[in-house]
Amino acid sequence: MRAVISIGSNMNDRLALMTGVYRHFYHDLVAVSSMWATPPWGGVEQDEYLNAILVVDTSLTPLQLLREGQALEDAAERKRTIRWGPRTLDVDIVQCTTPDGDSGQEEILSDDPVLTLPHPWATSRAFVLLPWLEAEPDAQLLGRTVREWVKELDPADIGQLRAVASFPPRETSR
Ligand code: A4P
Ligand code: MG
Repeated sequence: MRAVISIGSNMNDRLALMTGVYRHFYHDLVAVSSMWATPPWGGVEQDEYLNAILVVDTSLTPLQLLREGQALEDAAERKRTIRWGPRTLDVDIVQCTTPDGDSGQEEILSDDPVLTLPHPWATSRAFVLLPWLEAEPDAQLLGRTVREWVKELDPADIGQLRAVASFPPRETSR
């Protein structure tokens, strides 16, 4: 399957934590965004985040990928305190797709609270949509392009996000 993974950090050495996740998935990467500085979303007062999108092709199942992401969060000594509160590392599965046999991709849908797909807030989060659009300009989510979902965002919110850093360059022969 192909998976769109959103990663975020607003504690400790954010750049190193984000780069660690990038390195973990390096050999599965098909697209990657810059690291974006983003204001905290969700109403909890906390420091600015770094966010990025990694798109991977993997032989894992969605649930295995979730567990792998949670293991990375644990390795970053993530403490689960308040919902939407500060964190060393957040690894969310935004979307999983499989080839539809017609050179497109078909979304895997799930309303299971353990793994909801696509991620319930994906369509309204600038910190997910802008990096995703950068990584995959033609991406689709729930029957619309990510570009269209971005147009639904509040322009004032969009204006607060900026690409601030890059992951180490990838080998171009892949
Ligand atoms: N879960 C269900 N579906 C998924 C999925 N698609 N991906 C379950 C990942 N996890 C999923 O997550 C709670 C439970 O969600 C997990 O047990 C998993 O089985 P958690 O990571 O333990 O707790 P949380 O992250 O505090 O809650 P939640 O609701 O997942 O929050 P989010 O969506 O991760 O948002 N602002 C900015 N600018 N940037 C951010 O990255 N992140 C958050 C957290 C808040 N504000 C932010 C950012
Ligand atoms: Mg999370």
